[in-house]
Amino acid sequence: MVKRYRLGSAGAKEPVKTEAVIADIPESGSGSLFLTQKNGALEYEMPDDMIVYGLGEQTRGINKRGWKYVSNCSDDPNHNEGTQSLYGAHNFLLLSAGDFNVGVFIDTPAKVTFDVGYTRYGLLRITVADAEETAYDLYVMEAESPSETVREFRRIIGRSYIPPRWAFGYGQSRWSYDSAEEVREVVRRHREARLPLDCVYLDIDYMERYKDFTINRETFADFEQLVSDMEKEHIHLAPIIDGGVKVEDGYDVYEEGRANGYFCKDENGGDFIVGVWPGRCCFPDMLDDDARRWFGRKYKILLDKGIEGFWNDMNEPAIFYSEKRLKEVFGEIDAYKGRNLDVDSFFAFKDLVGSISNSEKDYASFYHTYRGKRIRHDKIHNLFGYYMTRSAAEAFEELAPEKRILLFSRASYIGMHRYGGVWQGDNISWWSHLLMNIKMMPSLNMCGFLYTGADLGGFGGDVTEDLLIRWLSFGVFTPLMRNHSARGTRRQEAYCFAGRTELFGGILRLRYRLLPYLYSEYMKAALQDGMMFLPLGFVWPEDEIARRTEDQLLVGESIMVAPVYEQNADGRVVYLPEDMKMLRFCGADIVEEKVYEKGHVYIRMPLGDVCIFLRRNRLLPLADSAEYTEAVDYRRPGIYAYGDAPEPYAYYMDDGRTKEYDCGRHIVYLTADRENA
Ligand code: MIG
Repeated sequence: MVKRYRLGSAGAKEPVKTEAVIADIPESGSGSLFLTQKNGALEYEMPDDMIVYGLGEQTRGINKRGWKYVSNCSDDPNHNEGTQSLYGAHNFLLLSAGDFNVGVFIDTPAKVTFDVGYTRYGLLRITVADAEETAYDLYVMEAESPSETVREFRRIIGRSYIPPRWAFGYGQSRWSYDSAEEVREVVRRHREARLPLDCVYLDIDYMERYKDFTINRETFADFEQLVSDMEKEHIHLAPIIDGGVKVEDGYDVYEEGRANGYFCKDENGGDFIVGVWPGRCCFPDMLDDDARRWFGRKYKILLDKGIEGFWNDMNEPAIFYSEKRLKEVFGEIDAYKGRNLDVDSFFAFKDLVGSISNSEKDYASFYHTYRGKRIRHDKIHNLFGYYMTRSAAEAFEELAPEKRILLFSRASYIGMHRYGGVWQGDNISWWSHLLMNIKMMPSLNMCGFLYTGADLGGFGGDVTEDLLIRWLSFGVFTPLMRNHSARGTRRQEAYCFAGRTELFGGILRLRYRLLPYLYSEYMKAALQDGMMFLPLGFVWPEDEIARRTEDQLLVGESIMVAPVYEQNADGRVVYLPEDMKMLRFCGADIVEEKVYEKGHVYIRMPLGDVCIFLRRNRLLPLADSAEYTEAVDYRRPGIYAYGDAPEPYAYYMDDGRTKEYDCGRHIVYLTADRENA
């Protein structure tokens, strides 16, 4: 059951429509609301045994208790435990204790603070910025289990994005592959070493001086030829698109945007100018229907060249500086000249320059036209990435209605999950970020983001081969499996570590063996409003140890994973909430099968071993390995089984390209007779 409450200002002001929710839910009187409206916030006393799930792309645990989070799409590559905002803004919480499984969705693009037992462990306090001025809708859903509550929520926000099946293959990325030759070289080295690969990502340097929808013809002279040559090698190229358009006379995208008034405006009605990659930029007003349609149609330039996948970047939107703020800061710096800088003035001085990026002042100084009305950016900040991605998806629907196109974004808000996936933003080659990647998966799934993954190996910082091995060993399960790293960092392609290429190849080939299962589980989750990655507490809510397990996950209906995320560990303690059969893969091959009883067990997992725990009376389909997704034989996967009475496995398989999804037609039931274990 879902209820909607209208909260915030009592005045007549309508909430800003986000279109996160697509179901029509009648308004309930606030008398039945289980949260208390107090001190300008929503409050709730949480019993000690309550777990609070949710918040999508956020720091800390699967259980969010004990910290304070702020929904405010932020470009923060150096995030850590102290961080409160990441790239996404996902205002969904699930409170779970015994029979009480209640979901809460705060639908507002304003900043929302979730104090989940930070001020006091027993208190949940949700504060919506500007609530005295504007109204917002609060949705509350309740069902008999955590999974069913999530399903109720997902039903009202609509079906998750479905990528083409090739997007489940391995992708290699780097900021940047600087030329067509370099791209060819990356592909050649993968193919030569039998490292499977489906996609190479093009970062900003394929563009001419970072201008969206252009090609650098010096370095990518034969771009069209490159795309078609790669296609013959079964490689897809996925270029990046940035949220800002370069200010440059004669650049058609800029000229058209300016002439038609498609850019965000400053206080005086002029185009608002910020500094991002290309230097001076304008933001297309993604909220305005005409501007959004115009920007979306630009993707056609690349679609026409044979491109079938994109990633949308910098769309929090990230701002290096605004012209206005830059001027102010230069002025303020002057005031420090010749002064004795003591502890206060020194730090204030030092912070001045740092403060010009992504500054609150800038976000409060430009305007959108939304539904015919002028609205200041900070009021709708969390919608920008969502609406940018929507602009592309809506255009694809017009330009290539039959075809699935890969699309994922850096910034997001719930609702965007219908239009594209997300990658988990800039991370660092740190073990703690591998763990964060693991914990984020189920939280993102709850919020509808199924197509997701982190930059494997870490974006910033220098990777080590053991970190990359462990990260890929987890990445084999995530729908988006992409190795990506920043300029200036150590190279981390799978062939970069002398003597280890074969080991990396084994892990990548394991991914391809798992594809029938992963794709099937993904499609079922998308089509049935389910989750692909589940916390253990969703399946064993009565098992207190399972509920409190933060570093193991269920992946689909058949398997559990327990990744290693610590350097120099040779294994780890695994908790089995029921008897399970461990399948030990060394690379792509099963080298050991062993049944473990319910309870804790230490399992050795040397580098290169990936252990999968098969649940009792469940089946796992496994294909032979292949070097690209379309070479996998999806028709007759082998079956691994555990238990005397395995349930048939609902195997979803379609053509992976068109949009004829349908569980009724595309599910066949596999049984253990076909067991080859
Ligand atoms: O950090 O385009 O998150 O994946 O490689 C600067 C360059 C801008 C941020 C993205 C990252 C990408 C990078 N971009």
